[in-house]
Amino acid sequence: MDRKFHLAVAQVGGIQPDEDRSTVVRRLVDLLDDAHRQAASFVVFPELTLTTFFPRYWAEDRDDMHSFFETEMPSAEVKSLFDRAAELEIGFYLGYAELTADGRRYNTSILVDSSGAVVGKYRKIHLPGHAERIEGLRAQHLEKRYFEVGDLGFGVFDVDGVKFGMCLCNDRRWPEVYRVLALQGADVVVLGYNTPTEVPGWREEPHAKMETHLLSLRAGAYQNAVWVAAAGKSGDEDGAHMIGGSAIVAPSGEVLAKARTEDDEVVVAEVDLDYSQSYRESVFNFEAHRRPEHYSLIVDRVGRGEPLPVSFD
Ligand code: CDT
Repeated sequence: MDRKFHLAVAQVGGIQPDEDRSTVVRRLVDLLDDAHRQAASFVVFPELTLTTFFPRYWAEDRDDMHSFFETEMPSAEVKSLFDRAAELEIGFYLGYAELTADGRRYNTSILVDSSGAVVGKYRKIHLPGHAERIEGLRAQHLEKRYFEVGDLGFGVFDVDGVKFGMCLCNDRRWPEVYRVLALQGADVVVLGYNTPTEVPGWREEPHAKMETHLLSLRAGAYQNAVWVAAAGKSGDEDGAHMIGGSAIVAPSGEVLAKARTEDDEVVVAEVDLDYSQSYRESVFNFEAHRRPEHYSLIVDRVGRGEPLPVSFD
């Protein structure tokens, strides 16, 4: 990719529990074609793109959820997406549920380059929700039950000459994620999400849900001089509503493109990697201004605690 290229986020409308992988993949290929018509050379798909957001369902036996997981990538059904993307010479990011050969379960994303090769993998680290059934809910949020904490760290990968960092959904709310990616030279941070309007134990007005989603993307982009592109699965899934708002944010923190609907929709923006440079050489010149000797609490302490002693005259 050149220093300037068109980046697309492919928002995916609700996927119902009875919708099979082939039907979903056909929708993704349509979105890819649409992105190609809009000159995109990279497309971001959502988190757990291939199925309904299954952590809303309770299963006593975790193995009962295996039908929602992929044991290989590309699987037979997903291969047509890989083939079409390679034909169009488009790279992409795709989120899916991964079941490894030794039985481990992860909420995973991959980066695929324009030749169809998988060049990066991420396994979600900030897993929200709960591990046990909560009675009386219309929808559970059982990511802590069905997934292990990712074991690959926050990696940055070269995709067709551009450095991409990945994260997934809830990760976007944590500032450490963007900083760890930016410190590795990420130019673009890509992520997929599923954000239900109703989340157990998380009381927030629907308008605030959209606000905090965009705020997180904008702060991450601005404070780290990176581009951020986020694709959601949105709208109604089996009676549960998820926010839209798939968006592309510039290093200025400005939202350059945002989905208008809660359906399948492609939004595109032109990325100019040189635009990050002015931020990297001024206000967020890390080498000149960061003071990591004063940040050790960030890694030494997980939760809130007592103030540290400060001696002064
Ligand atoms: N999928 C995901 O991480 N969703 C969360 C909302 C649920 S938090 C219990 C998010 O941060 O959007």
